[in-house]
Amino acid sequence: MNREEALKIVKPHLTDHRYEHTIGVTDTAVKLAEKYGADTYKAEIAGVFHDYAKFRQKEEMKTIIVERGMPESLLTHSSELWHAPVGAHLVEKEVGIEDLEILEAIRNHTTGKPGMPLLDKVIFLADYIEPGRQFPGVEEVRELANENLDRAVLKAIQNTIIFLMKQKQLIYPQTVDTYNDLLASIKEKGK
Ligand code: DGI
Ligand code: FE
Ligand code: FE
Repeated sequence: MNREEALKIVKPHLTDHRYEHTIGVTDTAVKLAEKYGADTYKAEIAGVFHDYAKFRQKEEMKTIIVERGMPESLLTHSSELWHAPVGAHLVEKEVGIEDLEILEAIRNHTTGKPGMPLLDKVIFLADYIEPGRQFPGVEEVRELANENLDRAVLKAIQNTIIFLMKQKQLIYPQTVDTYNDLLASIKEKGK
């Protein structure tokens, strides 16, 4: 499957705005993959499909989470988190993508995970800094992305946690675990 075929498959599942975002994520992911030595083809395909399930009905996503044995703690947290693991499942089932690294990057693109593989970091960061993103702090993360992948991912997660706290929203434990894991690993490397 090439980029054009992948985009054709994902387009009907997205709004125009989300499709533009998807193209931004895909292009950014390929650039980051080139810079940091990840597989550029996998970055491209994961970028195209990362928000595949964004507009599924909540009831459908809930059913998939329960039936497929995904963490049920997801259900007591924001439904914004659901499209990532549900997307990984649907991209495998409906699109036929079987590459575990691609599926993993889609699964972890919203919360990250401790010990994130390189491709997961690339997709997570691309989702945060693609050119269409405009929120406060994004420019600083874009600059960090030119220098240090881990520090950029850490800053993006830190910003997200601060934002969610200000909004009095629940923080999913895996998001905090990812933050701690990256911070510890950066401190370790700094020694
Ligand atoms: O799908 P996108 O909008 O491109 O971006 P995304 O998948 O990174 O994030 C979707 C939303 O999820 C975003 O508004 C931030 C939110 N989010 C990320 N981590 C957490 C979270 N929301 C809660 N409540 N808890 C989290 O840990
Ligand atoms: Fe998303
Ligand atoms: Fe996204």
